Amino acid sequence: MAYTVPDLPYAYEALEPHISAETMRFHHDKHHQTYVDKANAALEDTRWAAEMAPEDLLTKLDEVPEAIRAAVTNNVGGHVNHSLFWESMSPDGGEPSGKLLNAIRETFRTVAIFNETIEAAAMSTFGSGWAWLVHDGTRVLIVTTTDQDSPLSDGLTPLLGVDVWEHAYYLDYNNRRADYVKAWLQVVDWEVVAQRYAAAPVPDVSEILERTVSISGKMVAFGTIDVDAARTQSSELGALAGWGPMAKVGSIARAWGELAKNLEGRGAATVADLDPGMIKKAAEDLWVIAPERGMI
Ligand code: MN3
Repeated sequence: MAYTVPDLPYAYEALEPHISAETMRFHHDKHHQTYVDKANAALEDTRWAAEMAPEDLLTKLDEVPEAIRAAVTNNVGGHVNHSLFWESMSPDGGEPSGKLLNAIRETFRTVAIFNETIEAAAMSTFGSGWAWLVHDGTRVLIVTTTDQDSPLSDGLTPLLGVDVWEHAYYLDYNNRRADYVKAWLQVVDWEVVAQRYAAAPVPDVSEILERTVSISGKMVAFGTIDVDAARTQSSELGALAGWGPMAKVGSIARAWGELAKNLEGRGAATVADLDPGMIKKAAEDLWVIAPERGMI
């Protein structure tokens, strides 16, 4: 099956004054079409196009024959990135809400800081590329890619990507990339981003939830711990902090306090009711499981 350029989910002029109809026509009809044509040419007579969604192909670039790997990276990447890009925008704009908002606050504290950070990331991309909000399985974070590289190839789920190739903004903003990124943030469709967040793969925490932890001398499953138990642990360990042989006790007491706060903030009856990413992070902070090294 050859790839095709998906229709825009709104009219060319729908994003004005932030993004002009002229930019949308060139970007969607010409640039995206070129990626699709070149991707189809590179994959013609190979099993890849027939057997695999383009998103999946980007997670297996090391298996693609070397002769076509660069063409696939650039053009299947261009196709997937732009397909996501059109769907990420809406004339209605809006603000993040619900679980996605919680996740953004978890990483960036406020939406304003998130906006500043993605603007800074977009400005830091030298030459052509993208700045992304991604999900790494446990949390959201911002990354950049060059050319048409996709976060999918790094095992990350793209939630939102701003195209900072000059073709995305030059007609409207000339070389004023910062103005373009600010304007672009006005037309983000946060509903769509929230759906991607909800669908992003998360770690299987069933084994973590069954690990046992000693609470006031009684062994209980980590998943059954409630806010009172977490508070008790925090204050009991907090009282021991500073006692010589127990070097980590202060940070673990703080992690219990953090867990109590999260349980209360999310209205979760027990640890098992929290998001998997948060469960995994709490388990690592409390040494219920050994912490993994972060990706960045
Ligand atoms: Mn583009």
